[in-house]
Amino acid sequence: MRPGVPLEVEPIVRGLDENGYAVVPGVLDRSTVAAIRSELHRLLETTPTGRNDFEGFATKRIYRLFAKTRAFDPLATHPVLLGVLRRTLGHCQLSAPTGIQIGPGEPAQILHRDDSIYPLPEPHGEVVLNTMWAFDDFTVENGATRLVVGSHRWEVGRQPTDADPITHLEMPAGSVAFYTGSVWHGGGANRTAEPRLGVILEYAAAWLRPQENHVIGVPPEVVATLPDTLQELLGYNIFPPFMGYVDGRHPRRFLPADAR
Ligand SMILES: O=C(O)CCC(=O)C(=O)O
Repeated sequence: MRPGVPLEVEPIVRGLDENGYAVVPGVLDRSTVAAIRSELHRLLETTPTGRNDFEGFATKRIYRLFAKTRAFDPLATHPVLLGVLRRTLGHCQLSAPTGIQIGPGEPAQILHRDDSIYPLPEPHGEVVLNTMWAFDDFTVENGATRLVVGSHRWEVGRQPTDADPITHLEMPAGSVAFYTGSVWHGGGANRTAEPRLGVILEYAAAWLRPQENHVIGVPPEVVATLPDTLQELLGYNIFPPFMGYVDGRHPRRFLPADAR
């Protein structure tokens, strides 16, 4: 495992800038990991496996996460994470918060860049930042996320080849890996008999469309009970000067007033 960095904004931003990623081991204590893990396992009981190679036919993905559990509210709004987001993306929102359980026998996911879904002229600044939270130990054998170090700095159009060295984001349960939307990465192959459980909390610049539509996915009466910062991350925000208004007003004004 690569040496960890403390959970402080500066070293994470530096790792993202220099390598395209930063792993912070042991951010969550054992009891928090156990509690979140059992909550995820409850949700996984009714979660189907993937429908294509990208989702993974032996992989389960928990979408609409913030409608299903409150376990990630403090993680999504962790002050250090918010500090890193401020430095890398500025005004931003949750894009694709997803539980990912890679099942035994799943082959490696194709390498991809998370920001490539946006048809923006390249090169462009960072518009996506991802965090992968480990709820099992991530190992080479069980499908730790694979990543091409430094590929966030590649020239426009360059694709990874077999000659490019792959780093596996090995980390103990309770760790978090940050990676830029521009770095080539993908889920690893799971060659063990046990699944590998992680959760991505992926963020995108607030002026882009998020991958998942939380305004429809998370009921307004639930959003109304959440802290302001999380409401903003779930789409109830204004990108200055006025992108995102409803009837000329802040979208939060349209949440049910009596829900809190
Ligand atoms: O599960 C992983 O390790 C990464 C998954 C991923 O990159 C994705 O599904 O976009």
